Amino acid sequence: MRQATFIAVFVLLLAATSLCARGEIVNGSFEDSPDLNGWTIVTGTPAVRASFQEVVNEVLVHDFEPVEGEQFSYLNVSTFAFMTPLTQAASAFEQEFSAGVGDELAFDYYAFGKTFSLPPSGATSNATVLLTNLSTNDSTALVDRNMIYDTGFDDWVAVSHTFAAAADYRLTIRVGVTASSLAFPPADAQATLGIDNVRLIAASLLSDLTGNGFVDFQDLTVLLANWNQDVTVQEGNLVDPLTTPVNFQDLTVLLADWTGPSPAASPSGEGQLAAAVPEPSALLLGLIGMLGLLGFGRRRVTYRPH
Ligand SMILES: [Ca+2]
Ligand SMILES: [Ca+2]
Ligand SMILES: [Ca+2]
Repeated sequence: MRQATFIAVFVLLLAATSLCARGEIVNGSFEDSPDLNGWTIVTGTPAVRASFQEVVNEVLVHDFEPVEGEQFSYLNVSTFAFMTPLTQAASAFEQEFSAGVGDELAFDYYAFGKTFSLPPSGATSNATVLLTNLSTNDSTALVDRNMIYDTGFDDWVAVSHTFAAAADYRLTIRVGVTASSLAFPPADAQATLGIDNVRLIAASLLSDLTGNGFVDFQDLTVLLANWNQDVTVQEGNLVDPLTTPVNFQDLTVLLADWTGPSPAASPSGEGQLAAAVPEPSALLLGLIGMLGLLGFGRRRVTYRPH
């Protein structure tokens, strides 16, 4: 049992290490008060709206509701040029955060706009969401919309990006317009971008076998039910699923990712079971002892087709 205690302490240290959270995205839902808490306004006057009705031209009217929660962020700029070399306007905000390999950035956006210009006038209208790696200064456009004349209306569009490198990143959300007209006719442009539900999904949630956003007793139960068997990642074989069964390595990964049960867990049924086992520590001691009794390390010969 002394050895089991030693192993339990080791696993707990691993779990504690994983709790040192990297910089996460703050207020990606835009539900916080004050409205743009966590974001840095770069230029212009981005706003947070509960919902809005925007007249894009004389005919079309459209309502957008938040894709998540009660609010979303909203950028809108327009400019008009007549007998001027250049007028421009922009609205942008950004936030820096850290991401690891396999983490996923996701958000929802819509964009529309219009330009009107005839030679010698000129106008541009664009909406962009830019991801910059602060170590290499490389930028990736997750959204890059150039809108010429009326583009009509979009519905919310879901975007996701998986990180190939661990680094600090900056996410910039921007709309911009330009117009120039040294003579008649005048030129004008406008651009609108809505964004909501910006979130970073940690790769560690691989251990969330039940897919409810938490790594807890339910997930541990799934892993233990498949102990020593050649099963898939989703069944608890988190490490080297093609060449190893569910074993102590997989258990270590799951415990390191342990989040505990959902605070909103139901007071009955499985929620009650989870609440009865709030900490992995006591569980671990018993569990590791039990594995020892069951002959941990002796692999049963089993075959299960994938
Ligand atoms: Ca929201
Ligand atoms: Ca889970
Ligand atoms: Ca394994």
